[in-house]
Amino acid sequence: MNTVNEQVVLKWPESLYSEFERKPGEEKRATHYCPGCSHGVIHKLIAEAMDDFGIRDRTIFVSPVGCSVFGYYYFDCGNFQAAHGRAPAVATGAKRSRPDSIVISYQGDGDLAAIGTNNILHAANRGENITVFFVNNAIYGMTGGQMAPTTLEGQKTSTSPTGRDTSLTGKPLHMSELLATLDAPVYIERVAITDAKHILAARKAVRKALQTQIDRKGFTFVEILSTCPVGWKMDPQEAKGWLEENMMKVFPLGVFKDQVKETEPLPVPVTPIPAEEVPEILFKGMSAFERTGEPDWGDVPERYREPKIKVAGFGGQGILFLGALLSNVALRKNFHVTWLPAYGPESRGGTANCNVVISTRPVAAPLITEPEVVMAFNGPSMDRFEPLVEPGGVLMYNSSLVSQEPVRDDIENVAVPATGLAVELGDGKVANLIMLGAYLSHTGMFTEEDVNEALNAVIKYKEMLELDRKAVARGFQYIRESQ
Ligand SMILES: Cc1ncc(C[n+]2csc(CCOP(=O)(O)OP(=O)(O)O)c2C)c(N)n1
Repeated sequence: MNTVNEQVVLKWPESLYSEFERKPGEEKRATHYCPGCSHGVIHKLIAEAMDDFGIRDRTIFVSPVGCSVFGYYYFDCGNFQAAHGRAPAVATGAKRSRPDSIVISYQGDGDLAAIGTNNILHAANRGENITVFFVNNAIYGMTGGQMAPTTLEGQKTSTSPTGRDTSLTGKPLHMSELLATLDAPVYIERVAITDAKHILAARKAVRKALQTQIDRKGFTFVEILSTCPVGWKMDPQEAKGWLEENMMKVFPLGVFKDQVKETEPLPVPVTPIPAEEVPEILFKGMSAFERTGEPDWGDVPERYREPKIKVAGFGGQGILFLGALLSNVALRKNFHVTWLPAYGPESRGGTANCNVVISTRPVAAPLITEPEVVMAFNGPSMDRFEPLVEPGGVLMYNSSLVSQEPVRDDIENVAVPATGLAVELGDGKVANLIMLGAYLSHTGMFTEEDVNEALNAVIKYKEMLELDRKAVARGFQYIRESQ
């Protein structure tokens, strides 16, 4: 309570940026939110609490997908933006890797109660020491007011123009009540942004949730009934009335769980692992790949070093195995390697491709969008990936199955009749190893012996080894003879 002498200072919270400039040079905005939208008020309540609790420097705000996707334009703290519905998982990762941080997952009802239902359920059930602010405006706001799981019975939305038919779509989902059935959460309350009285109650709930996290007592969840005048096709005043008269009946306000007092603080968090120790930990137990020295490209021409390789074909051509084997060869030479397979919908006959990055430095991004090397095993792979090869890169293609000629003249095009050569050896399936041999021979990256060593380690059926070795050797030979 303020005494008569106490001064109340109304000021802009420091935890919010003073100007919201989305792009340099762009017109500065009040906010990007529509008039009468509750998000702005909720942002202010959270930012004021961050100021008052002195936690701005250690707060990580996880924005969702939805109208509040731009949380990072507003909150002057650590920020993540998560994929639709995945904010609780991102918040979990942030909290676990930085246990001293205060982590906020801020989500709409489409995000939290539709696509991310499983995420929120499990984060709550694990009792993650994070705070979730659930902004329930009974529709998908950002995308044009579609029906959400929280849409009221009979409520008209852009996808339920005659009103939500609960016999087809189920009844409104009560997330606070649902989560309150779990053991782990310590505090769950539903509040609303309407008049001053309700906003004050919301302010209290926001603070209680954050204080509980600061005190390391576990999972806290505040559902905030919010207005979306534009999505609801009402003016702000009408929207406020509609929330009070309709939403509050279906979603009663109140505390659904409060075990804050009786909960003991979680153990003091352990110090996070220093980043430089992470590779050590990752490589622990992988004795076959112990780094015994620095990787070295030796005489490999500059243009073939540090390759980002995409191998593509149809399922059953051994595309993923080729990538995995090449990765194994490179690991044995102490290189940093990532191998990222992409499976088609079918295990046989569908498309398959994989990404391999080989580097002298730890690899940050295993996904390759602009490959420097493409190995295309069939026509569709050639169509899809030839245009993506970086200028100056290498396109190796299986000329037995690819009928078209390459169209690019700013890359090296290397035709290898891999399937034909494999059939000559007695089994068309080893076309992948012929292509691998050809690639290594063309670039000088690794030797036939290097591949044989890896084959010895990874091939389970020793009777296959001889044919595999022959195929690799045939690939090396093919290039030697044709260049
Ligand atoms: C995986 C995925 N599915 C769908 C979308 C499209 N999408 C963007 S915002 C949004 C609606 C968000 O609504 P809500 O979570 O209720 O938040 P609000 O905009 O109302 O604050 C949807 C469906 C997307 N970005 N990603």
